[in-house]
Amino acid sequence: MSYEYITVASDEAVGVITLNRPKILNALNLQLINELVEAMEQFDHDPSIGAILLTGNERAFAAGADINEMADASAVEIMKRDQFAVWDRMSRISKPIIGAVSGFVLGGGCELMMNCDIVIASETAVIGQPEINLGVMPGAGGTQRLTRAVGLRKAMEMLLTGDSISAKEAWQYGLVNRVVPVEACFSEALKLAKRISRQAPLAVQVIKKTVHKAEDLPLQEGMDYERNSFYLLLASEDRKEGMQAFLEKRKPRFTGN
Ligand code: CO8
Repeated sequence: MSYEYITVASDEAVGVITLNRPKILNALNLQLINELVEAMEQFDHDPSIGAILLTGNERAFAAGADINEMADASAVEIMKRDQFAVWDRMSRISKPIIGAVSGFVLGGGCELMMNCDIVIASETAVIGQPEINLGVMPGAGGTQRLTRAVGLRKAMEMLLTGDSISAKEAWQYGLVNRVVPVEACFSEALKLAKRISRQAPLAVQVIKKTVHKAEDLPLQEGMDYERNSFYLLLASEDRKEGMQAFLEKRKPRFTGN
C-alpha cells in the first residue's frame, strides 16, 4: 500500500508512522487522516507488530486540521463528509500507540496526540487548541479528552484563549509522559515502544482497553470490567509461559496465545 501524506516502516516489532506534509506543518486533511487510520489498522492486524509509534518532524507534529480544506466548505458539506467517523476508528486500535511529538502540536494535531496512549514530547513542543481564534472549536475530542487529561479549569483556559502551553507545562498537567531534548525524542519513543512490543501481546491489548474504560465507566463497573479482563488473561498460554519462566528463572517467550 503506498501513501502520499504519511510514511510507514517497521523497526523490530514496532510499526512506525510518520506524518509527511512538511510544507504545511503536517496539516491534517481528509486523505492524511484516512491514510493514517488505514496504516494503523494494518499494523493492528499484523501479528509481527506489538506497538505503533506515531510521529511528525522537528518543526511540527501537526498544526491542526487543514484550514484550506475547511475554509469554503458549508456546515452541511462538512457534516456529510462524516470525517470524524475515521477518528472513531483510530480509538478502536487495540495495540498501544506511542506518540513522539515536536514543534507545533495544535488543534487536530493536539487531538491526534491525545489519541496516543503514551506521549514523549520534545522540549520544543508547543501544544494547544487554537480553534477559537478561527471562530470555531475542536471537533475531534479536544474539549473532552483535554478536560479529562488536564482538568476543567486548565482546559477551559486553553480552549477559551487559544493559548498554547509548553512541553514542560503539558508534562506538569499530565498531558505528556516525558519531555526530552528534541534530538532524543524519536529514539526515546522508539525505545519505549520496543520494550512494550516485547511484552505479552494479549496482556498489552487487554490492559490498554481496560485502562481506557476508566475514562467512561463508574468505578465499580470499571472494577468489574477489570476483573473479567483479569480472568480472561488467566486463560491465556502466555500466562502459563510467563509464570513458568519466572519459576525457572528465565526470560518468557510470549506467543500472543
Ligand atoms: N492548515 C493549513 N495550512 C497550514 C496550517 C493548517 N492548520 N497550519 C500551517 N499551515 C501552512 C501555512 O499556511 C503556511 O503555508 P504557506 O507557506 O503556503 O503560506 C505553512 O503552513 C507554514 O506556516 P506559517 O508560515 O504560518 O508558519 P509560522 O511558523 O509563521 O506559524 C503556526 C506556525 C503558528 C502553527 C501557524 O501556521 C498557525 O497558526 N497555523 C494554524 C494553527 C491552527 O489554527 N490550527 C487549528 C486548525 S483548526 C482545527 O484543527 C480543527 C480541528 C477539528 C477536528 C480535526 C478534523 C481533521
